[in-house]
Amino acid sequence: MIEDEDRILVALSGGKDSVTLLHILTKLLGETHEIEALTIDLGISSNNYSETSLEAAVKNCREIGTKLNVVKLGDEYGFTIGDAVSNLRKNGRSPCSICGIVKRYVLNREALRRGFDTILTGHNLDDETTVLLSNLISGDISLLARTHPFLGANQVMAARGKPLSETPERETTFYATIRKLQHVTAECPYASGASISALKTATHKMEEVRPGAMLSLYRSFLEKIKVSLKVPEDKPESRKVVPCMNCGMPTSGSICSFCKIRKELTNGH
Ligand code: Q46
Ligand code: ZN
Repeated sequence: MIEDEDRILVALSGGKDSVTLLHILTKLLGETHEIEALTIDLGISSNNYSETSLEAAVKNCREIGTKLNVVKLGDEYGFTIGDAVSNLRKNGRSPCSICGIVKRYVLNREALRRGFDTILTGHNLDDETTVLLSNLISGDISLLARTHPFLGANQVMAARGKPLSETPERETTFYATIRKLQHVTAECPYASGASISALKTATHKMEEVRPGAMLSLYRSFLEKIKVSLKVPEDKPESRKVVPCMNCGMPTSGSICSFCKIRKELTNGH
């Protein structure tokens, strides 16, 4: 996942997982690798969510001595996730689906712009298993094919890795607690509704009944099931992407999803 010369960009949301990831990475690789963090200020004002997230990110980076890059969505791109939620909910899209597109886009763009080789995110085993179950239930092959702990780079995309994808959430919580790491404890006000949290609860029940089930499910899928899917999207050479006609970033169509969202929210400005 991480090569000798890699410049690493950690996606730092201020939550316990990304904060834990940054601390551990800095301990393990701080002497040998260039590591910086990037926080996207999503402009979520309810519960002061974005503000407290940014505060936690700043405090952790200051303590560890890591450079923090901050992208304010509103200043840089002219809209916030708060704007997106009120405008796009009427189209039946969930805030998280919009937010996910925005975060992936900004992270990749900033990584390429600043010369980073690899983006690391704090997704934990519970996140990965929950999303996997959701995609299995809906039978979405293209999303299932995107289940990965690591995706290699190509000309238009930095590599992406999830070093904590086999680490249960209770362990990142434990680490953050015993190390007294400041992190956001409030849940995002737009967090996916009942269905995804119910699935997460179901994975926890499954783990109670059969300890190790989450890891087993995740690994079995990656090692035995995913390989037989017809869309091997984890192979960079097989990802059919072209530059977006508007921004030049990768897309499978002519205009990328981010530019479509941005155009809708800013009336083309
Ligand atoms: S910030 Fe964005 Fe999350 Fe909030 S809107 Fe959903 S994806 S829940 S990690
Ligand atoms: Zn674009």
